[in-house]
Amino acid sequence: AQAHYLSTLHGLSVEPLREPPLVTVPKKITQFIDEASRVCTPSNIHICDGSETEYNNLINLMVQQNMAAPLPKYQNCYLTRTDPRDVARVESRTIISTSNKHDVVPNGFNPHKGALPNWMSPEELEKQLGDRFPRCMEGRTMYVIPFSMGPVGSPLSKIGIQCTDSPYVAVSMRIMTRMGLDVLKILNEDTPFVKCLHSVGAPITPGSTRPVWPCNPENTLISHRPESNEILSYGSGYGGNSLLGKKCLALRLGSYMAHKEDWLAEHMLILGITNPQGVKKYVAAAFPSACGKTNLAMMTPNLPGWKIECVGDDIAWMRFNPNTGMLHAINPENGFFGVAPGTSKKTNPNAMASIFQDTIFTNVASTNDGGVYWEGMGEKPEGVVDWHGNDWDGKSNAAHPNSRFCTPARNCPIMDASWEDPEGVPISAILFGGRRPEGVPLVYEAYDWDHGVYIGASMRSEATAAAEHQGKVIMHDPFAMRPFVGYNMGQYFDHWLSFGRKKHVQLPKIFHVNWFRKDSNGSFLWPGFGDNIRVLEWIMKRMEESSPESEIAKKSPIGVIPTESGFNLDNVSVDWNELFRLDKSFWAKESSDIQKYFNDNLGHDLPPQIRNQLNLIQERIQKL
Ligand code: SAT
Ligand code: MN
Repeated sequence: AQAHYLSTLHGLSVEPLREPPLVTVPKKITQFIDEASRVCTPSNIHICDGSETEYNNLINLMVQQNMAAPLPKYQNCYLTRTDPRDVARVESRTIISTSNKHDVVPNGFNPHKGALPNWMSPEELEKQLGDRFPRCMEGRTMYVIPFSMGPVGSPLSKIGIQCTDSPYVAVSMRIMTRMGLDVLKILNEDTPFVKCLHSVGAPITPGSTRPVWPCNPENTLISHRPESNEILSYGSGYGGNSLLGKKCLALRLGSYMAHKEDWLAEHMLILGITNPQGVKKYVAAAFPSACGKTNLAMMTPNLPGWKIECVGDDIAWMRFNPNTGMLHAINPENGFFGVAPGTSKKTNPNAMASIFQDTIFTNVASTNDGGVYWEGMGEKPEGVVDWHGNDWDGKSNAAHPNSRFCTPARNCPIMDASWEDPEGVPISAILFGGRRPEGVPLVYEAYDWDHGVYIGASMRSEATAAAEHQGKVIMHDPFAMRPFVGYNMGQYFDHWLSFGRKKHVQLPKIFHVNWFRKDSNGSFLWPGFGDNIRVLEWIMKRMEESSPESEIAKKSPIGVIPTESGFNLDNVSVDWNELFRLDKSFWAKESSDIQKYFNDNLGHDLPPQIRNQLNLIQERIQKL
């Protein structure tokens, strides 16, 4: 029996859908909603239809409750200020729970030295959830958000149902995913879906105060049960902790599913690049959070005749297409949750053209003419109110370094014509990169697939404000997935290696890039942004070449690097030798750090091919 139209669930009134009875909600789903509401005891349930009216109503409610403020300088834009304790992902409180610990934690992992996803036993998680969820939505409305990661109805897409007590999450999910009636309409009793339960962990009880940004930092827990397709997130209302389609579903559960189903769920942007001759290729690139994925994905090239088009800025789901033999990628998201500071007309004009309509800003500063401001946006206006809501002193951060814009993809003027193609786009190159102020050259190319997988596995980057880590330490971040991999990292490396053994496939070439190398005065050696097209130009030329040596390429111990004459330096002046200098002691230390990281984290589960690559590189470095 299917509930034709939800009007009550065990006695609670359910706000009606637009034109009842429009949809038939599968019983599995009403059961999940019923279960969630029975445990969390919200005072009301609202099934989201995804309409504009609903969005406006929710925004108005947030404005009434001081959770959002209109930004009259722009069209349909709002500003939210969070509790200062709830500003980023909380990796230390993010866990994966499986019945078998080894499915998440490599054998030989050293808990005192390692830094990989946290595992929790099902029994312990049950207890932790029992301490948190019962009655947690008291006095609040529970929003039920049916969403699709990927185009609605595409065979590559995945469905989630998120129950949340945060209207901020409901409106943000409408921007970041395909959400509402269109999703409900395609569901039947057999459609698999991910059960997503989220609470800010701040029930409204008689006499309790009503914080503007409810959250519960002391008890935050972001938990995943990949075996039963469940995500349970408690205590944080921010970004990757609460918009459960993004990191939790599309990457953590996504990578777990991808491992089982022979595809890849990766922390990657996807872009299309067209050269002046009209040849077009697609590239995917993995950089850690807040390292410029959005800027690269929307780049305005500084070379005439070149064109970049955007498919996605954060997540790629990829599988080899049996017809073309190529790795096809889709962007499962529907919007951008981009870092605001540093975004300007100069660094990312396409983002600036996207974000001043239909956008929710979080933790940026505001101006007295109803606009926003952040570090690196341009001229400092008068009368700035900082992200805490105080008059800005001009010294501390005006905007929080992890402040964000949340904007629909359709606003971006350079979305690729195929960005919603259910087949995905064919990927010709994969880039790995990070913030490396020292030692790492602008670009190098892997000798082969296994070497490329080693390069992904050995990625490191300076810590950023996207998670709770303090200071600018260089962190290991394999494939930019350390905070997001949903299963044993050794098996994850092996999964990547397995594609190199596939028959009848066209493997993309793999490169490493670093826009962030600095000279001895601490200035960047490379202009970056629109000039990164020069690196992409070289990469595109290398797609046509198979030998490691050519007019434009030569071998080095760490990989294939450009020759100076084979790289377009028209109208830029750079210290080429310094950009590509390979220092023997730096690389010896780098590879021994990586060896240590592998030993402490991957232990016996490190695939032998990766150890072999490490040995080969160490031998080549000796000859430097
Ligand atoms: O806060 S998010 O996890 O959504 C953004 C990021 O860290 O990449
Ligand atoms: Mn990200």
